[in-house]
Amino acid sequence: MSGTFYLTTPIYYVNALPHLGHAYTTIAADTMARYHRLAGEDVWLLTGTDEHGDRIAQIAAAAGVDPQAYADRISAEFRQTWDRLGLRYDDYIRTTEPRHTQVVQAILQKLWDAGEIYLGKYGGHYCFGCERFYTEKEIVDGKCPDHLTVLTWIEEENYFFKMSKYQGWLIDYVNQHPDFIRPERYRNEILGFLRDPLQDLSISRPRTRLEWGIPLPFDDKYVTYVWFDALINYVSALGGPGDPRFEKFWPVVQHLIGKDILKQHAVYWPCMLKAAGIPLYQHLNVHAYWTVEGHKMSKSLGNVIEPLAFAAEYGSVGNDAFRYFVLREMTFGLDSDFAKGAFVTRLNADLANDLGNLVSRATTLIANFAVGAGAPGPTTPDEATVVRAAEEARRLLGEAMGEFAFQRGLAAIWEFVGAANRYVDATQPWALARKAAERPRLDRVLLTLADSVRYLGIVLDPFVPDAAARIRAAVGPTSTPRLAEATVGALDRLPAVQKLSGLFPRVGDSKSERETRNAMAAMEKVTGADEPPRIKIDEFSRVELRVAEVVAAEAVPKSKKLLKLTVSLGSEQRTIVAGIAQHYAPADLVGKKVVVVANLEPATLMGVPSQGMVLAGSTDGDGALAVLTLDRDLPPGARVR
Ligand code: ME8
Repeated sequence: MSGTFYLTTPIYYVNALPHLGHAYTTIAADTMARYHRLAGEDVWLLTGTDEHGDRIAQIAAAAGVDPQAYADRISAEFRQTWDRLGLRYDDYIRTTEPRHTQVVQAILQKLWDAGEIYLGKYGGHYCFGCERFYTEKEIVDGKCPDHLTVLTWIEEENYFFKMSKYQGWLIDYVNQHPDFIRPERYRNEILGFLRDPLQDLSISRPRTRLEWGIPLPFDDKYVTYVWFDALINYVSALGGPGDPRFEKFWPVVQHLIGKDILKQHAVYWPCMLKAAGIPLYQHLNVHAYWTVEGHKMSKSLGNVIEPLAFAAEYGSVGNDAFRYFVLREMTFGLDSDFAKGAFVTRLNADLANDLGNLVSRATTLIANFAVGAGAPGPTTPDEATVVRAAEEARRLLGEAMGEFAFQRGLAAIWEFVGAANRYVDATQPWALARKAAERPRLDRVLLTLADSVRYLGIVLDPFVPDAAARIRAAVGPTSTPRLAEATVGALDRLPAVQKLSGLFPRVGDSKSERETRNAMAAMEKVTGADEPPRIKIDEFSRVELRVAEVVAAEAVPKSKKLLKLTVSLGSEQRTIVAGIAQHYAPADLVGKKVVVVANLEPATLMGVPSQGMVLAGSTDGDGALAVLTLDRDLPPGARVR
């Protein structure tokens, strides 16, 4: 696919620091831009900051600094946040830049000359927080419905844009272009709004009241209303009509916004463009709002999620985990809740388990068993299933991304991850490796696994770019990833593969859970690895196995799985925590002679220190488990070899 793609985020007000909401929009935009780049398109992503208006003037005055200095500082904070989150943009516009003010003034002049703007008188209830007048209908007890502060009655002469005359035209346009505003609920909201008469738009503020804005080119006693100024950023950043960059990207422009600024983008902006003789944007993509742990995010509740600090808690995978979560969790267009518990669950289940394990299993198997000499055996229905799953995931991904449905795109990729994991379980390459005659079959399986992981390194690039780059470093492709190469089944030679484990380490909410998991994982590595490498006898003899007699046994509080055993090794007694509580009652074990690993590094499980490990056998299918006991009696402490 080739083509051009131009996407914009809102330009954020410099009256607050970047939070989860701003981060979501910018992450979504970055993901979409990466997807289109992956598809080979010429992409331009614009973000930036909105720096004029009452709000900024007031907050700077309260801080005792000049508004420009204030804007400089906060704008830099936004920029730095995006950079540290690993977000890429092609341009960063600030509305205080001359390149912007010039285009705003040129458009204003054009509209003035064309008679689209007139001087009129206006009186109304004004909210300084919202920077707008409220109609009688909107006011709640004389107060701003948003800020709940008392409104001020202001009467003044102002310039007005003749927006009302575009009402009929806009209704027709929205009706004739079903995906102009999407998802549909927002289109319906706008059509509903347009059922009431559309007013002309006041586009100026007298300088006696507000200095901080772009002067009107035809009357310098006024500055431009901040929304009229801000919306034009999407045009000014490309240099305005006539600039080659504008001519290249404007015809394909799409905006991405939150639902809070729907009216400005779906009503004011198309009317402004129409009046100025500039073609309308292609799509307005509208997402809904995040709440945090079920509450509206607000400074007074103290629940504002600061994206950098949040991601930093999860170390080097923090950026990827954060973006994965917000993209997967929010159904585009609907409100969503940001809950830490849900974040940890997704990180552990989707990223560490499903994806991380697949990559680790596949690369370990390939690194351990690949010899790469003979031709791989023929494909079987098992391979066909994986190939089909890859095709289906790509098809669904393409459809989803066309509608900004990131959650559906990710769900489709994870269907493939599931299919690949099932393929490993079904083909059991570690068992094939034990039989020389199965070598061609094993080679076919390893090839399919390498291909599957390679595929993931490409399709995951827009969503978890750091992890995708690590996957590609381990398996390939080594050149710039291209969506066209995201297929499974065409690879005919096993590439060089590096083992890649711990792509996403599991996390727990508490220290004791984390310690337990690490210790269990370490034990599983020793005992339950499903693709065990061959070892030499001297490696085995490093494991000190001894007979131990269980002296006492009790359940570990708050744990379903763990029992705390006191065992005698003859010369000493030890505490050993064993994950067998679902199979043995404590009383069943007392007096039994079991086999333990005596030289295991001590570990703490659910707060209980454990000095060794009890050997037990188990099956995967029905989960049966049996502790190893002795066939004949031996004294505690006897060595097992
Ligand atoms: O409105 N959930 O800037 P702004 C999801 N300067 N997204 C959220 C959110 C939440 N809880 N809170 C904020 C402005 N956002 C104007 C825009 S454009 C020409 C001018 C996101 O700093 C969402 O994208 O208030 C929303 O539209 C934007 O931040 C508002 O940012």
